[in-house]
Amino acid sequence: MKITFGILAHVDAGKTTFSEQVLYREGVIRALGRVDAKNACMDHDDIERARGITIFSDMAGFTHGDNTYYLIDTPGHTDFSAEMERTLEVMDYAVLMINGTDGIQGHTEAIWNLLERYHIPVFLFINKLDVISASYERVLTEIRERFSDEILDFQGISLKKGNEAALTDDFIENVSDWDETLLDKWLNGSITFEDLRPAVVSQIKNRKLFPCFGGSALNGEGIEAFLNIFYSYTETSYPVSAPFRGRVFKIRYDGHGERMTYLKILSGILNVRDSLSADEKVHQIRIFQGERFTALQTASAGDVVAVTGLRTTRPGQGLGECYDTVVPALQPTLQARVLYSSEIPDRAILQMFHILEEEEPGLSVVWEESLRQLKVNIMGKIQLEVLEQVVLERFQTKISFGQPEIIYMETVEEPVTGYGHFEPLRHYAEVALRIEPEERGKGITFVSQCHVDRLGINYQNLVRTHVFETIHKGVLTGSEVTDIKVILVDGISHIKHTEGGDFREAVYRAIRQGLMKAKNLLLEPYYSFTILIPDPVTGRVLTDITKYSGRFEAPVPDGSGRTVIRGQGPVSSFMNYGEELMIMTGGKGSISMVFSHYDRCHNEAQVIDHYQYNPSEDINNPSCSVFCQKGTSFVINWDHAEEYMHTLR
Ligand SMILES: Nc1nc2c(ncn2[C@@H]2O[C@H](COP(=O)(O)OP(=O)(O)OP(=O)(O)O)[C@@H](O)[C@H]2O)c(=O)[nH]1
Ligand SMILES: [Mg+2]
Repeated sequence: MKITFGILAHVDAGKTTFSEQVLYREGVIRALGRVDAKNACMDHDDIERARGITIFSDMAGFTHGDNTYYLIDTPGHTDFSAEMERTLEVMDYAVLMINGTDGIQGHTEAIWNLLERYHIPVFLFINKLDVISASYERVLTEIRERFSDEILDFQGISLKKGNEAALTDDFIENVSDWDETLLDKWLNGSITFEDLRPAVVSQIKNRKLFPCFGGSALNGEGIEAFLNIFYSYTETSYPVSAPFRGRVFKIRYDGHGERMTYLKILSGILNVRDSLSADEKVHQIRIFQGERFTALQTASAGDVVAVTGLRTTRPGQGLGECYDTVVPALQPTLQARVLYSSEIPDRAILQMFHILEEEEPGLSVVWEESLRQLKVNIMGKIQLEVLEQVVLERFQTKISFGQPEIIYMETVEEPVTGYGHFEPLRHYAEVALRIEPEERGKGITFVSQCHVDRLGINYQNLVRTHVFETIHKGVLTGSEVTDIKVILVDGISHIKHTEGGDFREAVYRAIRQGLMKAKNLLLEPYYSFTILIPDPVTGRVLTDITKYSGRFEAPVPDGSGRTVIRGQGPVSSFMNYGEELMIMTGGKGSISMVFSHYDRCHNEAQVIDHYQYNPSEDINNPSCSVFCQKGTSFVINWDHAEEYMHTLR
């Protein structure tokens, strides 16, 4: 059996320290490394060691008994949460760690929600219990209240034969509520661990039971108890005698510039020299143990490997008969301009960033030709500092970044129908697209209500493709349009003159024409935050949250002189609040923030004014239509275009 498990938590909870303990016990490493001593096996990158935080997910394969395990250590800093989210694609089980002193942070909550989204079974580990202010019971109560009452204390439960009496009522009730016979056995006192095992395994796997442990990763306490249960109550099955299927979850270039595709084999076998696409062959198959790797000739279902020789793979890609994954939940909310010496050719910088984008697709590198500017999307400022270092180390090039700006989005508040016509000489396409507000966070959806007798199915499919193939720019600030439902109401092609690309022009123009008429709405990103402060400053912090257009739940004093405040607020006004809080509390207060969602912008007029975007002057995104009469083409502005449309006749 092969099992992949990931260690997840907010920053500094002790994930790498915990991983180190597991790998030491399993003989993967000979001596225990320390994050603080800069010799932890899983934080082997120079930048990670210098900063003392994990930036890249790393894995280590080992065997225990008859089974193979792949442990993945993930970054906890929210700026690197995209890297963390990608690993969820291949995880069979997650170990969610919580700092026993601080309890649930904004990011812990975000991870818990992600684990639900990806249907991953979870074990919990409350860490740092060696610290005096830490409390296992307090955190357990908190996570049971906020996350799930199916989180059960497994600390005191020793599932050894003869120990049956140690089973708690909570545990038995949870495990037996799906099986009457188990409950009967419990009631008449004849239950054994053997009876329970299949039930426990399946409850955990189906996310109906979340075993919770506690200890100190630093001192190696509680690890053994966790591992004993983990090894006994986890199961997977991956079919080896089936065609090859795999899932790519990470691209990384090694120290020699070799491109590595990290993938999990979901079924079948992968051999060196297998070809995965027309002209790409597997060159090497590597199983990693931190920095070190072993090269294999063959790997099989359940294995997590890094493969060289593939040039076009991308994270999330399905290989073989396997679907690609959906858009990640955690998206960058900031954009920054890359600054570099005028002596470096633009092309060279662009090339470097395209390589970095292969590893981190969230960067969405854009080269704006008219401004000769290179921009990247990012999660936060620490990510920018790390990118500067990475570019210096990997490409020996010094770059810096401009002040990060918020990534705004636009949508419509009310339905509108947009028309687009494209008919230069010997071309023809026309569409009418209804644009309706869609649920927040849904992105763009498409349906056709146009009869195929009116517009052939091939052209309707083209319309759909053109709706999704590009980022449509809004008319308020030129930001990306999202959360709209596009309905193809009507369309006309020409038997002779419609050519490839004509419907593209018509679709783009129709959406833009609709937006020019629509009641548009500017959206901005919001954080979920958890603020931890000394009690006396609570009033001041609540005033700040209101001043910054945030919302908060009732503050909760934690009984030790500190108060926890949870809430949400615009990224634009909260992104620098951490520094303010540090100064206000003399370093005793902290805020943990994580992207939550996009919603109505709190200062729309101000932002629109700042952008000074004139949609009529944006020649790359026209809202006009092109018509033709008596062999002559002419352009009609969006506000008169409907008078000429054929679909309206
Ligand atoms: N007292 C105490 N300190 C711990 C414990 N576990 C980890 N630490 C310390 O907490 C700090 C962070 O530990 P890491 O293992 O790097 O935490 P992490 O979760 O991997 O951090 P990121 O990867 O950056 O998110 C280090 O200084 C560790 O020595 C523990 O059980 N008790
Ligand atoms: Mg770490």
